[in-house]
Amino acid sequence: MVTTQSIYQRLSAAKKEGRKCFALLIDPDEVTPSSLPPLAELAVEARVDFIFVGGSLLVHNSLSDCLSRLRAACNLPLVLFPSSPLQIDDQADALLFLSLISGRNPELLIGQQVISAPYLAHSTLEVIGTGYMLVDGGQPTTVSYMSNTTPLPADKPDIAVATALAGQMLGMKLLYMDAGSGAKHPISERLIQRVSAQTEVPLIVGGGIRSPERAFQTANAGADVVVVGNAVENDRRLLRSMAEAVHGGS
Ligand code: 1GP
Repeated sequence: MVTTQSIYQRLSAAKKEGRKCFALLIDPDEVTPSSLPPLAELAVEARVDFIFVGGSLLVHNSLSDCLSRLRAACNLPLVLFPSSPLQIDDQADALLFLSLISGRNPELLIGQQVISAPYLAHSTLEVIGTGYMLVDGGQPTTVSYMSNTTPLPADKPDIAVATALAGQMLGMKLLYMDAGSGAKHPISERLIQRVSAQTEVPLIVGGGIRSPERAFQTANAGADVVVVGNAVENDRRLLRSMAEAVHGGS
């Protein structure tokens, strides 16, 4: 990375200045190795702020190769978005140290974190404690199945706000509200507005965002970072317009 600021400092500064950020999510299982250098170039051209890398279930053991190809092709910050301790890799810059606070599965609230912590203590990764909130996106997603948790109801902002506040009070540095990759319905503006209005830490929102309009609305409603994965996997031409829509919402 060129900057000396940590990823968390960059996120906090952007929030303070009202600058919205766009994160491209790359699932290593969903890309071919040869597609990564051009995708990284496209991400630089589109002024993507962060590349998140991870997946709810990785079956091809290609995380390391994916990171090294991205690292060789661009200087964008690479942030691990892991679903298990198997997705720790020092080639990235940072790791979202997720606790699934919307669920009641102790393994994902604290168990996996205990397993990971000694490894992370010796790694070069910037570890960023993140309260991860899965929100109902209209149908079961890989993450809801794999995590064995019930997502937050999409139409109960009071529960989402209470959960987000609890995460913040527990000292989590970021909140990530996710409808799950490929969600039928992205998280509503109303829910984003309520949570962002009542919390102070940077808010990441993703899941089922398929158009520049929706990306804009998500940022405009209060998301500090908008994450898009599937839509760009399906049509790379969307990357630039999605990122522009988010940045234009600043
Ligand atoms: C999923 O928030 C991310 O965890 C992105 O979702 O792939 O639907 O864009 P999509």
